[in-house]
Amino acid sequence: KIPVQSRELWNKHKVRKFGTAEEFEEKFISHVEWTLARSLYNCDDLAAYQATSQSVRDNLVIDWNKTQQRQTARDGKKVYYLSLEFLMGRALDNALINMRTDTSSQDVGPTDETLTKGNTAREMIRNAMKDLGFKLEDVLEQEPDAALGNGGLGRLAACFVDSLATGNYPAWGYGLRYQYGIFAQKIIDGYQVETPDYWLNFSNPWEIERSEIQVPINFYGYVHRPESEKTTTSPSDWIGGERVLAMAHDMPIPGFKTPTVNNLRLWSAKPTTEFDFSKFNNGDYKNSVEQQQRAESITAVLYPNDNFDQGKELRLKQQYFWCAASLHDIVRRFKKNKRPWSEFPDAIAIQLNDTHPTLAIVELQRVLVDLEKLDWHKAWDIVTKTFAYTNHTVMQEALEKWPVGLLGHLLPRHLEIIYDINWFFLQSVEKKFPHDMDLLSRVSVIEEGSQERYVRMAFLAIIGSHKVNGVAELHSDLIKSTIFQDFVKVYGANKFTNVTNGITPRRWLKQANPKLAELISETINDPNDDYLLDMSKLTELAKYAEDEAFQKKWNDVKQFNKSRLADLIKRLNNGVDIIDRDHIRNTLFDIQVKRIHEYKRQQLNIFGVINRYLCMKEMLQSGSSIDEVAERYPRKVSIFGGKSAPGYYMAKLIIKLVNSVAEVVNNDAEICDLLKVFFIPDYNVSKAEIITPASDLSEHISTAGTEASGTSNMKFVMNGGLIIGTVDGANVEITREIGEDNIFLFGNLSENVEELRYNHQFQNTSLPEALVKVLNAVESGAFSPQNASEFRPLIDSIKHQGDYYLVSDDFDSYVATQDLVDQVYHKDKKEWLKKSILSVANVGFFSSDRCIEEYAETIWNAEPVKPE
Ligand code: NBX
Repeated sequence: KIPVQSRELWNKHKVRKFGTAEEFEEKFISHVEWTLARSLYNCDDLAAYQATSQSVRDNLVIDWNKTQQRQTARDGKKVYYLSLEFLMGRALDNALINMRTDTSSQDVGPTDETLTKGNTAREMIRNAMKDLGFKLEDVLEQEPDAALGNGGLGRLAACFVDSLATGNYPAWGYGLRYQYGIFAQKIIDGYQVETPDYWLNFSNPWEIERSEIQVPINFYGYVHRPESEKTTTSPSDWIGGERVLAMAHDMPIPGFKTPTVNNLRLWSAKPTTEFDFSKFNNGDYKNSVEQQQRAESITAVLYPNDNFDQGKELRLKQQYFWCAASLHDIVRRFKKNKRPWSEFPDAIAIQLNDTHPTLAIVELQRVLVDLEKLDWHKAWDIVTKTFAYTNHTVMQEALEKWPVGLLGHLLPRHLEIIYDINWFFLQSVEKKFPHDMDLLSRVSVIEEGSQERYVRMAFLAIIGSHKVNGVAELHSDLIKSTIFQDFVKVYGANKFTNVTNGITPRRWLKQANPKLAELISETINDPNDDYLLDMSKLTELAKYAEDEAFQKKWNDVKQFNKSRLADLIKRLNNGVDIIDRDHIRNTLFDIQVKRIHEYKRQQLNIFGVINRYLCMKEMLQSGSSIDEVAERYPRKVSIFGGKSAPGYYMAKLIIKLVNSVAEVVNNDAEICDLLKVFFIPDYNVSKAEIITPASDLSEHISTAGTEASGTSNMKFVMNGGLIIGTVDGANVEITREIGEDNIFLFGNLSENVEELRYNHQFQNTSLPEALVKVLNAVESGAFSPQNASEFRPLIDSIKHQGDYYLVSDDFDSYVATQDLVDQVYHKDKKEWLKKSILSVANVGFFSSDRCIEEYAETIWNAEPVKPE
C-alpha cells in the first residue's frame, strides 16, 4: 500500500492519454525507440504496427484501470463468460474505431474538441501515420489474427465481449492463451494442408502478462478423507499428483463510445518452480527438466474440431486447467469483500459457452465443500444459482462425454462429486416420477450400457445451472423436444429459454464495410454513428429502398466491395485474375464461407455448380449460342472458403472437389467466363471482413434442424447481401425480421427430416434426374481424370448410405431457387437492390448488443455500471 502522503506525488505524475495527433506522434516515436529499440532508420510497417498498438494500448490501459476501479467500487453483479474459444481476429483497427470521441467525460483522450470537425480518432491517427511516413491500411495488415477459436462459437464469444464492454457491463471473459490458434490452411494440389499458426511470433502488443497472478493447478493423485468424515459429500482432501501453474494474460476489451474497457483473461500453463529432487539426486536431471516442460503442452494448441467431440485426455486437462484457474480467480476476488457465501450468486453470474467449461460447476462445489467447508446442499444451492449454460448443437457427435475412467484418473475428487451430484439429482427425479427406471437411466449424468461408462457433460451442465439457452428460436425449441426432452419433464419448461445470437455491428459493419457505414450515416443523418449502438435507427433506410439515386449509391458501394474481394482473390490466385473486371457489376458473387461440414452442405452447393456447368455445356452442344447460354445462365462467381477439421475425411474431400471443379470450369474457354469457381484458402476473421461486404448472395443451406443458429448469415445481411437458405437456425428469424420477400428459402423443413431419413433407409427412394447427371459426371472422372474414383465416397454417401444430410431431397428445390436468384439479379436489378436495402434496414435485431441485454435481463440479472 502506498502511504497517503505519497499519493500527491502519484497524482502529480498521473499518466495521461494522448488526445491529439501530435501527442500520438510523440508516443509512437517513444515506443519505436524505447519499447522496440528501433529508430527512424529501421522502422518498417511491422514496427509501425507495434508502436501504434502500444500507443493505443496505453490509452486503453488508463481506461481499463479506471473501469476496474469503478466496477469494484460500484459492487454490482459481475458477469464471467467462460469460453474455450475467443475468435478475436485483429485488435488494432477495432480499438481505433471504438476509441472515444465524446466530450462528456473529463478524461483526456481524443475528443470532439481535439479532432477536426467530422473527423474520428481513427482519421486522426491515419493522418498522423501518414505524416510519420506510413499508410494506416498497410500497417493494419501487419497484425496477425488472434485465431483462438474454430468458428461460430468462438466468434460469438468475441462479439459478446465487445457488446458487454459497449453496454458497460462489469464482465470478464475467461479463456485459454493457446500458443497455436486454429491452423493456417494451405491448399496444395487442391487438398487442404494444415500448418501451425504461431501467432505469437512477433510478440503480442495487446496482451498484458500478469506474472504476479499464478494459480497452482493439480491433476491426478488421490482423495484422502479424514476418518471422522465418512461420506463423499463431506469435506475431503484431494492430494494432487501433478502440479502446473496457470499464469494470467489480460487483453483489454474496449467498448464503443464509452470509457469502459473490460478484461479478457487468458491462462497459459507454466511449470512450477518445484523440482523433482528425487530424480535430480538420481542424476536424471534431463528427465526432470522434461517433466517440467510438459506443463506447457496444456495450452500449446487449440483443438481444431468444430461440432465434434474427440475425447482426448489433453483436452480434458485443458478444460480443468482453465476452469480451476478462472474459478480460483473469481472466488479470490469475491472473498476480498468478506460477504457471506450465500451472497455469491448475487455478486456473480457465470455463463458457460457450451459444455466445455462444465467442470467449473464441479470445481465450485469442490471449493465450497472441501476448502470452505460449506454444507453440501448449501454449496449446491449457491452453485446452481451462479451458473447458466448455453447449448450450441443438437448433433450427437458434438455432445461431450468423458469416459468415467479417464475423468476419475485425472480428477479423482471431481468424479466423486459428479457421482454425488447425480445421486441427489436422481433421487429428486425418483421422488417426482416414482419407479420410472427408464427415465432415471435416460437422465443420469452417467451413461451406462456400453463397456465404457461416460459422464454426459450436457446433462451435468443442465443440472448445475439455473438456466439453459439455445441460440435461435428453432434451435431452442428443438433442444426441448429432442436431446433435453426428459429434462423439460423433470424441471419444467421455464428452465429452458432462447437467446438468439447476434454479431457486433462495430466490426461487421463499420470496420468491415466503411463505405456502407458512411452511406448509412449520411443517409439517416447520423454523423456520429449512433446507429451502431441503436440499430433500430436503420429502419430509416426503408424510405429509400426504391429511391433510384440512393439505389445507385448503394450499388456503387457493393461494386467497390466486390472489386476489393476480386483483388484479394487475384492475390490468392498467384496474381491470376479470374474475375472479369469489365463485367463485375453484372457478375453475381455467390459466397459460402464457414467451416466445412457435411451438415452445412458445401457438397449441395458444389453439386449445384456442377449442374449449372453441365447445363451450359449441354446448351452449347445442342447448338445454342453463347448469348443464349448467358441469357439462361448469367455471369456468376461461386466462392467457397473454410477449414475442415484435420481428421475429417469427407470434409477434406469436399474441399478437393471444389478445387477440382474450379480447375475444369475456370479453364473451359467454351463457356466464355460466364462461370467461375474459387476456393479461398485460409478463411479467417480478417478475410471475412473483406469477403462479407462483397456478397450479392450467400449460402446458409444446412440440413433443416442441424445448424443451431449460424451467425455469418447475420453478417451477410448486415452488409446488404441476400441469402439463399434453408428453414434452419436463425434463418427463420432473419426471414421474420427482414420479410420473406427478401430472402430465398428452399428445401425441406426440420419436422420432415426424420421421415425423409427413414425413407432413405427403408424405402426405395430415387434421386432427382439433375442430381443423377451431376453424380454421373463426377463418377466418370470429369473433374478427376487421373483418378475417376476419387470422389466416390461423396457419391456413395448419397446413393448408398442413406443420404443422411438429405442432399437429394433438397436438390431440385435448391436449383430452382438458384434460378429464381438469377432472374431477380439479372432481370430486375431494382428489385434486387430494394431487397438488399430493406434487409439492412431491418437487420437491427441481430446486433449482439441485443443478445447481451437479453442475457443480462433474463439470465444474469446484471446491470450496467455506467461511467459518470
Ligand atoms: O455455434 C456453432 C453452431 O454450429 C452455430 O450454428 C452457431 O451459430 C454458433 C454460435 O452459437 N457451434 C460451433 O461453432 N461449435 C464449435 O466450434 C465447437 C468447437 C469444439 C467442440 C464443439 C463445438 N468440441
